[in-house]
Amino acid sequence: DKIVIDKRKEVTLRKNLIPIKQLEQSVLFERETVSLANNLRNSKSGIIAEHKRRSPSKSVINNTLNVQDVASGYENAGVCGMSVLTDGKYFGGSLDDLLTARASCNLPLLRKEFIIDQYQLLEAKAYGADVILLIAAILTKAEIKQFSEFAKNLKLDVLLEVHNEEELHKSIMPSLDMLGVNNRNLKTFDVSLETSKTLSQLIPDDFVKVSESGISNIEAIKELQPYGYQGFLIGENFMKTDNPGQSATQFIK
Ligand code: IGP
Repeated sequence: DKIVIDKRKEVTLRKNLIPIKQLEQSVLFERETVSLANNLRNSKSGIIAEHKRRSPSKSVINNTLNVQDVASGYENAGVCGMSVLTDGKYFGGSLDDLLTARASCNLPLLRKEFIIDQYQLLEAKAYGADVILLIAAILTKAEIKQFSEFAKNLKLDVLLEVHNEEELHKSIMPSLDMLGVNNRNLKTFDVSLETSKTLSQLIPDDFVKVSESGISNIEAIKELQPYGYQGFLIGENFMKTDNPGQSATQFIK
């Protein structure tokens, strides 16, 4: 698929630019990470708030805000964690955004990226992430195992994303911390909370359940909580406003 091909090229280029040794020597590589999974287990609201400038489904969401203000706004709102898109081509993000977010708040940070190479996990750590996303749709079972175990060795939490039963069955393994169900169909971009509801019963209780995408009001969260969801990943609904932190406040009580 197109995204994966682009990503392989991009990672190959960066590998030549910044050798692994250099990533491992960065100051942030020594930082003690914060567990998003633990935060979610101990929280009532369970909000993971995302920084997202644009997306393939919506084009421009917000072009005027800066990452510092968004990160500190989310932190002041009392969210459990922040997700930072680092993909440039489709989402207008960068590793620099991750670094800026790291400098601006103490929240656990999720590197939101199409991970296809172990190198990207070292980058995640070196640029201040606490959590990585693995997307079942673009990875084999062997890759999910390899990447998640590598991430655990780096003391990074792992969020594994699925959007159907097949992907879920392929993915269940002990090296994951959180299972995310994406409510957005990646082919049609249609969003339905039913995806989270149907898949919830198939997720073992030892994983923190996260519902992702298309959550635009507190009613949606109330609807999902009885299905065992403790995490709610929200991007557009916050980012489309002038003050994402302020918007997040309304979801936290
Ligand atoms: C956030 P929304 O509908 O609240 O903006 O969705 C998040 O779930 C979405 O950005 C996302 C995503 C992804 C982006 C979920 N999985 C994988 C890129 C790659």
